[in-house]
Amino acid sequence: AQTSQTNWGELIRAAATNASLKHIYWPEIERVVAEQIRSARMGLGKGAWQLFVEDGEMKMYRREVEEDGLVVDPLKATHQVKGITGRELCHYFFYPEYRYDWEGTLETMNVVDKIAEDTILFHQIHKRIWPAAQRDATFWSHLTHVPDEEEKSEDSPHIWATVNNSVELPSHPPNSGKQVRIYLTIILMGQTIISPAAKGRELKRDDITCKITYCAVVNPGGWAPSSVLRAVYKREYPKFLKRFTAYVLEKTKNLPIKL
Ligand code: 16C
Repeated sequence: AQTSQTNWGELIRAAATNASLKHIYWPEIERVVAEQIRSARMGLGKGAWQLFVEDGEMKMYRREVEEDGLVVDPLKATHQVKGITGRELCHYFFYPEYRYDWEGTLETMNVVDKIAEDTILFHQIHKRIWPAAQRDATFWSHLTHVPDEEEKSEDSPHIWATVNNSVELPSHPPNSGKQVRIYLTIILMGQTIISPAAKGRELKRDDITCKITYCAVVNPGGWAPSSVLRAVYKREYPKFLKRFTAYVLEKTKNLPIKL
């Protein structure tokens, strides 16, 4: 079984493209992605997580944290969706061509650099929330997969993850226009569970369930009233996870299963 001893860095490196491995960001990508996978897999054991949304299989927990008077409450959400794989989940989250279809907080999204097939740099401007200033973000996004050693069989599907993490881009200096820069670290992870009943026959969408973990820490970067901020994320995180998973279900329902 995987333990805290698991060398996530090695597993992430094994999945990465050469173009990503050669990029100057790689050491940071490897470190942050490893840390995010480790903590996403840890469950709710450590830290005082409080449940604040429960809707069917979807559960959302937060910790109330403030830094320099700003709300930065970490979020941890779990969900289970029948009919999609972890790979499909992360595919639609990672690739920019789908983002406007499901991202409800977006005003504009720009690909600043496609470093590799599995690493992209983004600049996004988000919708303004009154009475705060509009926000923007610059971040790298990395798509990866690691073996699922919890599952006994050799050929069990990998766990897939997309990690988004803020990065300073000289081409897009912070707080230079009318937006305030936000800072984010986000992971979306999907583990595919195959029903034992499917053994020995062709796999159907009914046989698969995706166990989802989504963790986010967003620093608003500048003044925003705490009450407004907490009300906004309480509404926006569940809306996102429901809308996005419904989108992936719809997109994949008539496609061959991609494990
Ligand atoms: O992970 C998600 N999306 C990814 C791809 O876009 C990516 C982006 C994350 C940015 C999330 C922060 C955006 C906040 C901007 C303001 C929100 C406007 C709401 C307008 C409603 C019509 O990783 C899915 C993200 C799901 C949404 C999360 C919302 C979290 C709000 C946290 C508070 C932000 C500070 C706002 C200060 C005024």
